Amino acid sequence: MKINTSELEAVAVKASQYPPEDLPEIAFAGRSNVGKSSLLNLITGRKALARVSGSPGKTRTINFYRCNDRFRIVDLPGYGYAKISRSESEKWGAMMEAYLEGRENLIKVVQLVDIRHKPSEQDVQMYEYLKYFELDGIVVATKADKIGSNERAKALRMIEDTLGMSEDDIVIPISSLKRSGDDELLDTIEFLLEQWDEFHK
Ligand SMILES: Nc1nc2c(ncn2[C@@H]2O[C@H](COP(=O)(O)OP(=O)(O)OP(=O)(O)O)[C@@H](O)[C@H]2O)c(=O)[nH]1
Ligand SMILES: [Mg+2]
Repeated sequence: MKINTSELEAVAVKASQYPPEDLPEIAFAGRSNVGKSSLLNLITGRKALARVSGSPGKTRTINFYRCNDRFRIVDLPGYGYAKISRSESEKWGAMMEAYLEGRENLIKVVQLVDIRHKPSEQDVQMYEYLKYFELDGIVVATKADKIGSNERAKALRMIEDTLGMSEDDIVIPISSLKRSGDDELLDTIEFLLEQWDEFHK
């Protein structure tokens, strides 16, 4: 699959601001600065659809991107950003919960982790949470350009083991910088959308 058209459809901090549940959605979750917005730009082929920043905490809202008039990619605000206050962190939690637990048309949450590091406690928690809601199963290892190809298999195994991924779950190494790995993610998304269509016919 290729994404030919994409546009920012809604920016939300609460459910009343979400777009209608008329299209299936795939969300991107992961710690702040892991590369969610960059990945969105990569797969849509748009340089600046989503704002990317060197300073963590850039995306503070839930951003809905309409793709091919067929589905949405939802860029979720990152977690694990040290410099936020407790009240901000509580707001983040409530905002995520409202979306992840209440959204009927949410098919899957792609979790992003940095290929260079062992997934953090928060990454593990997030993945557990996604498992509970049956939204887990697809992980993207970001910034794949930052490690050598020899280290890659080991890094991916570390991610699988630490997150407690099962046999059927997949981890896709991607570099938004080198523009590699996006085909596999797009094919996976296509597969999910076909399953969804099949079920909702
Ligand atoms: N080398 C390299 N850098 C990347 C890659 N993807 C993202 N980055 C860099 O990582 C930083 C954060 O990227 P973002 O896409 O803004 O990360 P985010 O997950 O959206 O961050 P928040 O919005 O704060 O949650 C930026 O400086 C990007 O240029 C990649 O594949 N390779
Ligand atoms: Mg972002």
